[in-house]
Amino acid sequence: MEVQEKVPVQTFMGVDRDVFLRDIYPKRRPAVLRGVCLGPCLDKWTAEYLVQKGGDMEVKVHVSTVPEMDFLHKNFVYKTLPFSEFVKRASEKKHTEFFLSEDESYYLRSLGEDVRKDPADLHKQFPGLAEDFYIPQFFESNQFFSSVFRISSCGLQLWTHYDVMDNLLAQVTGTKRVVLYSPQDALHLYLSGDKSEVLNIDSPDLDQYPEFMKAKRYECVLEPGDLLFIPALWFHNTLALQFGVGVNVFWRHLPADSYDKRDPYGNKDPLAATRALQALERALHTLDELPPEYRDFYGRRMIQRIQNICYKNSQ
Ligand code: AKG
Repeated sequence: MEVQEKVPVQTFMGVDRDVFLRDIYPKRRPAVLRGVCLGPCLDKWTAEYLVQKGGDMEVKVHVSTVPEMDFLHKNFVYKTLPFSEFVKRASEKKHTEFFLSEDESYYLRSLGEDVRKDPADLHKQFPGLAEDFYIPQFFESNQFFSSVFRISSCGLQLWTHYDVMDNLLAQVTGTKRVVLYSPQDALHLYLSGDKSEVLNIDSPDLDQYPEFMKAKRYECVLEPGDLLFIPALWFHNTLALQFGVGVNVFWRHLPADSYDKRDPYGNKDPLAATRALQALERALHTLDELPPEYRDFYGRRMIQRIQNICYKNSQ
């Protein structure tokens, strides 16, 4: 396979709020922040401790026979387990009790109280554990959106997607490879909604996805204690190199009323973007009144107009 251009994500040491807000945040590029104090979770959060302290609250988890989870073809099932039993299973390679197969993979993305309405909040769903994790104070408290547990079996890979909130992904235990793509490479990722159809990013089918090679691949390996800043709209794909526990914290970059209020995940497009996409559908419908060669001509003119008005310089 041809080699896709690969760029390491820049790592910053000893970042505090001032450095983050002055040197990192305004650039709107991913960054690994090493050495930020995340609290006692770094020493405490062994699987045994989580089993004992996390309790028996029921959690809805993804379970699949293969570690590469695929949202588009749904190669996983949702199952409900007590948190302690989930942690036990996710931390072991072979299971004595299982749903699908003895080497099945597990993934938890924790949810809010009312899964349809409320964003996840560690302090509300896991108060006993939340006190071990210090949320970096890199944004105003009224910008806070959610804090989410990300707990994965060794080898678990999560599909490439974007979110619409700014995000700090804290790796508490285990190591995780993260591959990111710029929003400016969106057209090379074969999007289906907020997800890329290219599932095997390490060995993509280039007959099916020839443009994928043009996407610049940003990559890092997160160690325990690392924070990854993922700016809104940056695509990311994660691969747990070990059983790992992470927390990600989403916050609002735009004014609160820019976002869809019925969005517990932080991945619904901003309201203005949704309206613009709907207007585009209406415009395309209007072009249907013309014969094909006219549609082709006016379609190209519309693309040029959009490019001239909307595109920023490339990064
Ligand atoms: C996110 O931080 O938005 C993610 O999707 C993280 C996924 C993971 O850590 O497995």
